[in-house]
Parts: sequence; structure tokens; C-alpha cells
Amino acid sequence: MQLLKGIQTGWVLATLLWTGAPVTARPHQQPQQGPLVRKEWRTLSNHEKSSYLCAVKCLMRKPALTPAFDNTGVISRYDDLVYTHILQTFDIHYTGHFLAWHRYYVAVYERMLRDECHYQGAQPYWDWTLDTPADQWAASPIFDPVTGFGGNGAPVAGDPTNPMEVPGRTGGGCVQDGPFAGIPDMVHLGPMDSVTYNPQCLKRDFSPYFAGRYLAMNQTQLTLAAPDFGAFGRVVEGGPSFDASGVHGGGHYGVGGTYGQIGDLYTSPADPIFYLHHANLDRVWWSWQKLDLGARLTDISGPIFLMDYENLKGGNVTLEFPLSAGVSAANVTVGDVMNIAACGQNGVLCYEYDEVYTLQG
Ligand SMILES: *[C@@H]1O[C@H](CO)[C@@H](O)[C@H](O)[C@H]1NC(C)=O
Ligand SMILES: *[C@@H]1O[C@H](CO)[C@@H](O)[C@H](O)[C@H]1NC(C)=O
Ligand SMILES: *[C@@H]1O[C@H](CO)[C@@H](O)[C@H](O)[C@H]1NC(C)=O
Ligand SMILES: [Cu+2]
Repeated sequence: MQLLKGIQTGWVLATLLWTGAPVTARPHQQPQQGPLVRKEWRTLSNHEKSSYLCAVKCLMRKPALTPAFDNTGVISRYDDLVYTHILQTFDIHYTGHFLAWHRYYVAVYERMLRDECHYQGAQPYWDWTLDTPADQWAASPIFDPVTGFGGNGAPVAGDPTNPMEVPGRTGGGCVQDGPFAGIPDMVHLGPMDSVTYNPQCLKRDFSPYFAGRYLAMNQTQLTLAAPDFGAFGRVVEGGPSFDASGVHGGGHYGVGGTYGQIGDLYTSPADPIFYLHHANLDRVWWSWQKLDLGARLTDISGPIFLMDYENLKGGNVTLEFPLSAGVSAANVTVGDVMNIAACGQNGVLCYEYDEVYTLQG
């Protein structure tokens, strides 16, 4: 069956080439016809899952573009993006452009997987609502040791007096299985804003409780019901305390807890699950936009500066506001990424979701 699938894919590609699909692509670039369609991880075939994971590992082997004179621990193309996220941490979270920046960042990653690592598909997303309530969390197909990203870290004792102790955490050590286990130098940067070479294993610290509380359909519905972008952005990001989390924090702390990289505001993209979580946040935003596309393709607000919701330090973000993915792509503006399926006519983004969330009465 898998062999058959491979043959079919090869056949379709050959046909596309033969029928004269545009050959204007840069070297290695996959010819793209219409929007890429992003799908949920568990609906991919085993062959699609393994080619995605293989492309992720490929980015981890490709040499970085960040100049060596920056004197950092940035080694791979994968690290280039982690580094970009660390450098901009306080400029891109709890701001009006949080969602726009991360939308662009995930699209740049998707393009790198395709153009630099021969991946043929779209960036998959992770619909975590399917993995709640709490007692189903650890059994999610996304954590599968063979067809997923591996599971929890080894249990490590915590410190209940630590204010960063995530309620319900259950792991904390190196991941035990899956494609990223047993690699003592998988992560090169962090913790926090440290960018010198610091080889670490990938760690996770599941909190099924946290995931159950913030990632179920009830929280997603609450998010979709926001009347305007200002309100929407704040429900997604929530506040800085664990109790005030939204779906964004739900994914970061549900997987990363206190000790996992994905729970670290700076180094979180070091865990490849980051990109599937953020693809789904993007899908939540697109679902919300689609409820009133006429108004919501241009609805943007929220502070330029971190948590400046009262506009004491500056104003709000507008469609002209710049977004940077560092060495990995050209700067664009918020306005450039409001429409995920702009395609053609200088459209920066060209993808769709196979399915969006709907607002239930
Ligand atoms: C959603 O359900 C979870 C699990 O029962 C609960 O802990 C959480 O408080 C609920 N959230 C909302 C917004 O109702
Ligand atoms: C900034 O955006 C918020 C909503 O995100 C809004 O309530 C506020 O009035 C805006 N401030 C200005 C100066 O436009
Ligand atoms: C891209 O934007 C960043 C900040 O948003 C800025 O520091 C950088 O100079 C810009 N790069 C270019 C080439 O305009
Ligand atoms: Cu981020």
C-alpha cells in the first residue's frame, strides 16, 4: 500500500512536469500549483509522516546561514530559526503582531522544508482538541514513537516553591523515544535567551492537566467567539500567569511543562512540535478570520511593545508593521500575511487548511 502510494506520487509529479508546469522555480524548489493544503498530523499517511520528519532532520543537518562572526551556537538551518525567535522574543509576544509574526515564521519553515530539504507536502498542524481530556493527552498520535515526534521526558523531581512550576507536570528529562531521542546535542541554544553553544537533549515535561484545561474545544470556542482582533489576540495569548493562559500557553506548557524547551518562551522552536502547535494556532486565527472575511482580512490591533495594552509606550500595530524572519527570508509586513491564500500577485502566502473550526451556536 505504501509502495503504491509512493508510485502514485511519483507518477503525479512526472505528469505535472511532462505537462509543462512552470520551470521558473529556483533549484530544488518544488513546483507549486495553487495553495498548499495543510492537514492534521494524524490524517497523514505513514509515508507522509516519515517524509516530514526526515525533512526536519535534514534542516538540522544543513549548515546555518547566520554568520559565524555572530559567535553563537547556531550550527544548522534549523538553528537559524530558533536563533531568530530567541533574538526577537520580547518583540513578538504579547504584542498585536504575535499571530502575524508566527504565521510568517511557520510559513518560512514550511518553505525551507520544501526548498532546501525536498519535502513535497504542506506544513501539518496539530489539532490538540482531539487529544483532550487530560487522560487522553499522552496517548496522542503526535507523540507516537514511530509515526510521531516521540513522547514525554523522563520524570524529574520538581520544586513546588518554584513559581515556574507548571501545575500537573509529569516529566522534565530527555525524551525517551521517537526520532529525537538519544541525541545528546539535539538542541544547541538556550535555555532562555542564551545563544552560546550549549548542547542539550530535547526535553519534555507533559502536563495533561494543563492541556485538558486550555486545549479542549470549550477554550477554542471561547477564542473563536471574540468580537474583534484586539479581543481575539488577547484570548489566544492569555496573560503571563499560568492561570491566565489561552490556547497558546496550553500547547507550550501542556508539552513542555517547566523543563521542556517548548515551555521556554525563547527557545521553544527547538522542539519540532512547536511548528505543528503554531500551525494550529494559525488555523484558529484563520477560522476566526473566515467567520467574517470581509472585515477580518484587515482587522489588526494590539500593542507594538510587549504587554503595552494601555498604549503607554507606543501605539498599536498596523498593516504596515514589519515582520522579520532573520536570515531565512525577506522582511514582510503584517498586511502581507493577513490572507493565507493570497497566492500570485506578489502574495506572500499560498496555503489553506483542509478544515477550519466553526463557531458552535
Ligand atoms: C474547559 O474544560 C476544562 C476541562 O473540564 C476546564 O478545566 C476548563 O476550565 C474549561 N474552560 C472553559 C473556558 O470553560
Ligand atoms: C489599540 O488596540 C486595542 C485593541 O487591541 C484598542 O482597544 C485600543 O483602543 C487601540 N489603541 C489605539 C490608540 O488605537
Ligand atoms: C527587517 O526587520 C527588522 C526588525 O523588524 C530590522 O531590524 C531589519 O533591519 C529589517 N531588515 C531589512 C533588510 O530591512
Ligand atoms: Cu513564539
